[in-house]
Amino acid sequence: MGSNEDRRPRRPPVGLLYDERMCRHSTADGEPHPECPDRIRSIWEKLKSEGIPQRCVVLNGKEAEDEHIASVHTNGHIKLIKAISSEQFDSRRDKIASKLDSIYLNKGSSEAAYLAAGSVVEVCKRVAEGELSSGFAIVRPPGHHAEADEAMGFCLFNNIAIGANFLLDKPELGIKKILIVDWDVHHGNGTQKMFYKDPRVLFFSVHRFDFGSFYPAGLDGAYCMIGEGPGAGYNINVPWEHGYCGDADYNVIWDHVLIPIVKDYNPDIILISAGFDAAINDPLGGCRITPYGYSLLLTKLMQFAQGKIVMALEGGYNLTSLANSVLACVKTLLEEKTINGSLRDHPFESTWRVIQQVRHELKSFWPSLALEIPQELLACSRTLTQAQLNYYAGSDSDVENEEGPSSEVFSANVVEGVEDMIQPFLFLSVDEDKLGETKTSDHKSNNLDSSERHTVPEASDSRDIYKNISSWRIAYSKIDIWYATFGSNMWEPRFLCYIRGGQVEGMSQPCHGSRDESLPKAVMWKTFPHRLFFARSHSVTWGTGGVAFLLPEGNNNEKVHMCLYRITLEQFNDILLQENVAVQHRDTPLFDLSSLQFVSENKSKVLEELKCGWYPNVLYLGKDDNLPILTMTCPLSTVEECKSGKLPMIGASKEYMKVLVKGLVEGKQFTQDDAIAYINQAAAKSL
Ligand code: X5A
Ligand code: ZN
Repeated sequence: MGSNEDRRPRRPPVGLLYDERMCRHSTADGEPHPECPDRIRSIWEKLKSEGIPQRCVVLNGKEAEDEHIASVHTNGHIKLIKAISSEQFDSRRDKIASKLDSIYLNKGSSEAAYLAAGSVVEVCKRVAEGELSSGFAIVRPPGHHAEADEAMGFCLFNNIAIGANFLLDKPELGIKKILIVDWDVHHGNGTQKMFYKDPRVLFFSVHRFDFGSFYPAGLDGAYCMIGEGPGAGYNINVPWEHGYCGDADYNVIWDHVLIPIVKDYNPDIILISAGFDAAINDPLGGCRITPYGYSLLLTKLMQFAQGKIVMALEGGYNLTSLANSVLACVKTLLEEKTINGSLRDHPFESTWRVIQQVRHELKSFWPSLALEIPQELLACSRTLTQAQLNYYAGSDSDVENEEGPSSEVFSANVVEGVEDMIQPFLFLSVDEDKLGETKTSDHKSNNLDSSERHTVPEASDSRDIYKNISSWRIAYSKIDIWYATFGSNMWEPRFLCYIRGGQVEGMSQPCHGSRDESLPKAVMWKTFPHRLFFARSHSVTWGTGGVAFLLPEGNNNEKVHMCLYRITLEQFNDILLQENVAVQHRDTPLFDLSSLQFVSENKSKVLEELKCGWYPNVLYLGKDDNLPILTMTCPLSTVEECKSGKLPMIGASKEYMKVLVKGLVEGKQFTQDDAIAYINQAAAKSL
């Protein structure tokens, strides 16, 4: 036996970096906070109790050099983080922290931030040089939310990005292609931004997204964020629709998204943004990866880059599951095969949907993703239980109650079309009794009282978010515009869902409504020289069938009938949001005064933040009563995709058609038959 071992080529040791000094970053008054010093202490205690450090090379922390940090952060940001610990800042620390998003600061913050970044650099260097086969940097504060000029989400410096740039800047290390796998439950927004245009770093993040409402919220974590310029195809987001994802879900993401790409990409080294807040029982994540799950994911990655793996701690807030998860990972790096467990569940139905969306988005860059996934595999899925659904009806973040696997429903569902629009998860909590209700056709906006409205059950809770009205809302509530509609919003009761919340017949989900529920000050019809067309094959609101768009450029041979509502710029912003993404609330306007100025000079503007939505393009159609007339449609790129056949063009669904016709007829634009002909003509004509 001894001789066998002797003949095996010696594998370099596994590195473990731990430094007590990183515990000095803490809340000033000892107030409890999930990102606490005990996180790394409990990891270290656990590893010691299992005799792990003796089997590894143990490294002390090392402070980062400004030069290395500067490859990622602005000088202003570096200065700020450096200055935080100085005495002159004693009185200002709390004030600075309060201006940042989810950040606390104390005397020890600077040193810890420098140690966290420098320690990741140190482990990266030793693994790249081959002195270590792999390594784990047990660092804090975490890093992946930190942007070039901004600390946020418990992160001061972006440790992993600094490590990656360090490797790329040292040609003698021979690292030309880096894979960063970010399995923290939150989207790695900072890391994504750092390498968005850079093909030398393939950034992969799997995270809770909840249709844009999970921290850090917004659309940066959407699957359509694939990178830009030379970096296109090298940014991969896998956005969960909800919590409760576990080993089976992560495993199929590895098998059907990450691993096929890694095979093609063939990285020289793999850096893992190793947050453990998707671990079972984590108080922030609401997911359920077990230690076995982590070891499985890691084992699959160890087959690449000659096993050169650097793990850097990010989140993870349940001290027990954090320590157990890290232990499983380090044992896996040590090639110990004693972590037992099995994949008991099927993946969620939504997991297969996300896989299809991501593969569709990236298949032109990674050809292996173009293969169809066998139906039999897709059929192996489960849905959320009623209890899990109810949880979402009552809250929009952390999952607290675990449902036992016995209560989960298994089903053989066929996945929905890959064109599925991003949607609020809340629709699943809609009151069943009200789904079939019909609105009378003799509606008048002023008799649409609250008893007639179909509201979201939690509407009163969700309105609390407006308790402190942002100043832009106050200002924009005094500015009127005309919102010109050409689709289902031509029917006033449907349009009013965007103002007052709720849904009308044919809609499969309710709208949130606007903060300002006041009715339009005027309604009028006008025609414009624009082309109406129908595209896409399925929408969340209307089911199978295309929906209406306007060609962004005008056309004098065409005539589109539009219903104009005089509303406020605030309401227009709330409508833009509901048309494009599920987040209910933002502190800044999507379409601000400078955008308004811009469209009045340049006719249109695609709102960058909404580019994953279907209607991100705001068109300026002129003025009436000296007020700007605005509408929203698809960007030119969607038109191109329709022309090339990449996007389907299908006529309106039955329910959608009914609403369009009701709008046109009640608006006295057409008789019923002429309205149908008008829509059918628009749907039949090719672009
Ligand atoms: C690193 C990390 C989470 C921030 C949550 C803020 N950050 N609500 O897990
Ligand atoms: Zn996290």
